[in-house]
Amino acid sequence: MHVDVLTLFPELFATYLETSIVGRAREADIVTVDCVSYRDFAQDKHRSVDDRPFGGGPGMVLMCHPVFDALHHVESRREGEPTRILLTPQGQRLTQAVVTELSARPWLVVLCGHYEGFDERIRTGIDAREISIGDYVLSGGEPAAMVMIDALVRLLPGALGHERSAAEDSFTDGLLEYPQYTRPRAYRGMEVPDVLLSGDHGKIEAWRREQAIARTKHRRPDLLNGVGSST
Ligand code: 6GU
Repeated sequence: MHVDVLTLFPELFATYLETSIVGRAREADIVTVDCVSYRDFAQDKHRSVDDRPFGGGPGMVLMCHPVFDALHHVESRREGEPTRILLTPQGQRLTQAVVTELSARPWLVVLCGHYEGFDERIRTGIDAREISIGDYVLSGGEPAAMVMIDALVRLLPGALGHERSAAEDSFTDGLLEYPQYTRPRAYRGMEVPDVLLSGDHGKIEAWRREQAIARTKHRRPDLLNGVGSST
């Protein structure tokens, strides 16, 4: 998979993309990510990318020019059909189902929005899928891009090293994850459940499933009804 990220703050992504699962996936060429700054496509000597809104009001609005030019730049340097994603709190909610769908695309172009918003002609003119990571407002789309890239990359073959891990994640089967333990067997009087030490894999699997269901019922009953699990 290749991901182009268009952003006002490419420097925010550097450490993130070098670290942990995403960092290793990039080293193994399972995913490549390019961050491109809108500012490199500004047209005036001040390198402006935003301006005051027509009609007045507070804040600044991301301008058409740098966004369309940055988009054209990244899309003209590769073959194939990119999937365009516009990150905005007004978009469709990112769920595991959406992540799974996007993880099958060979090429994503991710456009990060701007604090106050962007010129409406960006939204109407680029025919992107609009995605939000939840019902709260971020200062910009950059953290949302990292969230989405993280969720995507862990589904790419080879990214986790251990292929069962992603399949066992919360939400993949519509349930929250079962409790996990590692050494020591007892810590400050808190014991690891006996069943996990029994060596009986059938019993362990049954216990884990039971725990996952009980936990989901208690914490996220909406998931058991199928509501909120796919949209
Ligand atoms: Cl994608 N962008 C911004 N600015 N805020 C958000 C968001 C995206 N998703 C949730 N809140």
